[in-house]
Amino acid sequence: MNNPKRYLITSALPYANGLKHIGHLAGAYIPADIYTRYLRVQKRDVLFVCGSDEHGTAIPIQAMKEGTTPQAIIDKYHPIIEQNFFDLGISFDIYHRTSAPIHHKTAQDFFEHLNNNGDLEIKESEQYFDEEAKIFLADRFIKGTCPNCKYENAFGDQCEKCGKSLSPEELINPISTLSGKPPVKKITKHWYLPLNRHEDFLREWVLNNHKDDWRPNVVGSVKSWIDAGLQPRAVTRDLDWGVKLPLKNENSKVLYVWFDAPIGYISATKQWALNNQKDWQPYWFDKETKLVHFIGKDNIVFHAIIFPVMLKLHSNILPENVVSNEFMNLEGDKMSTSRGWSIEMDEYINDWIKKENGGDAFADVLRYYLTAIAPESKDSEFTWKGFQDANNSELVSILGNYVNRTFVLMHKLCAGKVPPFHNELIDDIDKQLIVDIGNAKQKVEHLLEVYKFREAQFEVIDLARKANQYMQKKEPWILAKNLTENSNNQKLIDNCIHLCLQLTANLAILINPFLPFTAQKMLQMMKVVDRMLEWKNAGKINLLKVGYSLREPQLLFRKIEDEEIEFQIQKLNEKSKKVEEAKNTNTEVETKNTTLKPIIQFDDFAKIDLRIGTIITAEKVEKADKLLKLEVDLGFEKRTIVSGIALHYKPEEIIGKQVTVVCNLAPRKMRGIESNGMILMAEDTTGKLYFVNPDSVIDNGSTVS
Ligand code: B3M
Ligand code: ZN
Repeated sequence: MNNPKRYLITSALPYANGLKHIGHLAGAYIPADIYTRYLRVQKRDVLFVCGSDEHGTAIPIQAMKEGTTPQAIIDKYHPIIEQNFFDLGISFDIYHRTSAPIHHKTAQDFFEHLNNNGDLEIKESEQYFDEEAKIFLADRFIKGTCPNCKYENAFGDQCEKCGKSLSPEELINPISTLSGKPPVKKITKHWYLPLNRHEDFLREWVLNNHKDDWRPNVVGSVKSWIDAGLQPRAVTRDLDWGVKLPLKNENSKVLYVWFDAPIGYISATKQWALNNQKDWQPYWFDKETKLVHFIGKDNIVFHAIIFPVMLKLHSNILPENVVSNEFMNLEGDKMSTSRGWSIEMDEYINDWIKKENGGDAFADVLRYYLTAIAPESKDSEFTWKGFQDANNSELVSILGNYVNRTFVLMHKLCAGKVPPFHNELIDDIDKQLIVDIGNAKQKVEHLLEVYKFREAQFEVIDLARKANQYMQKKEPWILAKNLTENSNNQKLIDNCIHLCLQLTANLAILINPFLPFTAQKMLQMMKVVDRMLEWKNAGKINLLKVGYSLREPQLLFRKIEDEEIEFQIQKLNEKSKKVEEAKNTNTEVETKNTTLKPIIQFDDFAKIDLRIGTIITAEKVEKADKLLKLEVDLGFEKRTIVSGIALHYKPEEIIGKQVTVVCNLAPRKMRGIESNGMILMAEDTTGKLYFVNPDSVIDNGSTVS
């Protein structure tokens, strides 16, 4: 699409189920932000939307893990994620959320439009059901072995390891992630989007029209999906968390999260239009709009197949491009929050940006490194050593050093002002630098237009590299040693510093989409306003007026020391070890918690005599770090009971506490003390113990049954 009237840029909506790691940042956010910032300085009409994806099973699962509600989870993580993106310079025009009423209404209207037009099919089928949790199992409520890569913890909608989209029926040995039990099958009804009806459209639209301008990994994924035979895809779920189906007597069903989430781009646009008294419709219905989705590769099918079919049926525009990155690994392994093998955005911001003055330079350092290693065509690898090298040997030594030297020499040799350029003394080296400035602008512009951010950023740093070489050749500090009347040295110094300053201004313009915080610092040093960053100024060598005094330089970046990197690597290893240990404990406890003991008869239970008692004394047991010796008042008598709770409670904190006591257990000796009964304790998944007691103080000796 040549010269679109407006641009609509979207980044995948992150699930608000937890902190997001820098792999997400590299995948769908930094590239989109670079592209949007580039369009903005070209003064194009561009809208950049995103928001939290607040439905789906990932949210209730996290709520169960944190012992709270799904609403509490999204209200906790949505603002943190929003702030993290802001701190890292991701400049959305709106960061919305799919729990907002305007989104529910937009998604329901969208569903109704398709349903009323006969674009959906209704089918009854057997679905997996968890008899204990009394819930149908879809998406992350069910897991099993992936039929494609044999990963044993693949979810019901997608395998996290190989990225393959799945349905619960495809899982090998499926079990419920809620009860840990194998599911049964139960009949239920769902609404399906018949993708098979749209095979010809998708072949034509993606495999023909976009085979050259979409990244090969996207076209390849669409082709393999079509070749495998497109199937009707369920767009509803038997869940209570999500966008309720807008149909009578169907309030036990919600829209499938991947049906409602992409509609989140539309509802975010609507909300932005409301906030800014604009019309949202042209962005989604005017063919002159260029829609570009930025995603990670596990989202390709939803953005290149499912959502486009939905848009086509709803007579919306279609995406001009779906820019998908591959995965970014971390220190030799796949990045994974659940395994603790990740660097969360929040953690990076606390460790690097909030820790020191001018810390926002480290927002740019991260943006720079993640762009320099962006997985644009294949998976790539983040290493802390690579992060340090990119900072020290590229940002500090090339870009930062060049700008600093230019300003120091200007203050030292040109009285702190932009010196004149003496045309009569121009030489081939000067001419070549002027050509390099123009070429850099052309190259960066072309590369950004075709979403090649890694190469585009390289061209900017390469211009700074050439500028350093130019200064080395000119050696103004040598010329300054001989400024006698008859020498041209001051004029030669003027010419060198003049061009170096104009090149510095060009670097600010070219680096701005990539490193916005650095560009602002450079503007401040040059005492110029934002307008100079407009793209039309790139390539010019008269941006800074002769005689104009500039500020003292400030360091754009600082060196990262080895100890800082060693600390980060150690922290990463400790974090993943802790998660692994917790998981192992949880697994034991979970196994213990989910595998019930053999069935007993009521009479068996009736034999147990449970009473309420009050702890009147408590003391540690010599040489037994887990045991406390208690005296319990049962009303009809006082008992000595030894209990293994010393690691969970201090003696002094449980005096007066009412507890439930098994009173007719045969006495037994523990560390030489006769224990006469047992205190009932509850144990959570982390192994922590809790007393079982009535919710108000009652008589000691009260029976429990
Ligand atoms: N929340 C999956 C993800 O976070 C999903 C993206 C939705 S984009 C509409 O990767
Ligand atoms: Zn797999």
